[in-house]
Amino acid sequence: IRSHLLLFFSLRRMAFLSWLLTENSPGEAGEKGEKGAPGRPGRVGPPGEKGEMGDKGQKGSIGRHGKIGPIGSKGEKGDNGDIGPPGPNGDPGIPCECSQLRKAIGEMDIQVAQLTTELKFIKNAVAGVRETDNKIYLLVKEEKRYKEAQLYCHGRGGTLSMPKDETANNLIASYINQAGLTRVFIGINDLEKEGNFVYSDRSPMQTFNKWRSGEPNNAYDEEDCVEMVASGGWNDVACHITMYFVCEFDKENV
Ligand SMILES: [Ca+2]
Ligand SMILES: [Ca+2]
Repeated sequence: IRSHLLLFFSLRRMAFLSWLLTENSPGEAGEKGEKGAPGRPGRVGPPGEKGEMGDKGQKGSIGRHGKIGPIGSKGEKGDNGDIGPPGPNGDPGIPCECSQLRKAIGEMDIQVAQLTTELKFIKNAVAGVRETDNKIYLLVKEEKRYKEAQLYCHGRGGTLSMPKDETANNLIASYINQAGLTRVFIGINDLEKEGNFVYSDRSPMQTFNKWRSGEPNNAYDEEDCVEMVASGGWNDVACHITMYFVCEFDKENV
């Protein structure tokens, strides 16, 4: 470098001297040289000092949905609600089956009538009956035709009285006498065959009889039933006339 500088300055002095030797007429300035190439980069500098704390960051986004929790315990019963409005009217009912009701009522009326009749029968019975060892006789103080009287006795488990011996006949006779009666129907008739008298249980007439004198006479050709008069005698009479009568019952059946 030193030699170069010496060379440089010597050249500059020679140029200066050369200028002095010339008649003081300087030459024109040369053109400016071109820009030189860039220099090499410098070395890496030392680390800088620690900077100040930065600002707070932005709020994060909403996190994921958590799991469903366990079922809670049952709560207490609430108060009753208010009464609701009344419902609509119901459908019309089924028509009354009145015919069956009327039939039932009619049957009950019949039963009441039967009970009334039986009650009257019991009153008669309480009033007094007559008994033998195996028979019970009952005087019925209701005026009836022969067949109705027979039905009445039959309906109570008996029949019109059938005096088949002196003892029975006397008993019936005293019965009607004590009742102050003069005649009653007894269970003897010739309804099926004229002149062929049988008892009301259809058993034939035996040798015993208590026909009054001149009887049976079948008067007016219409006397097929038999009455007992207060003396105990028998007389055939018309069946359609009405009078009291005496029923008889087997004790076995009572
Ligand atoms: Ca007759
Ligand atoms: Ca007669």
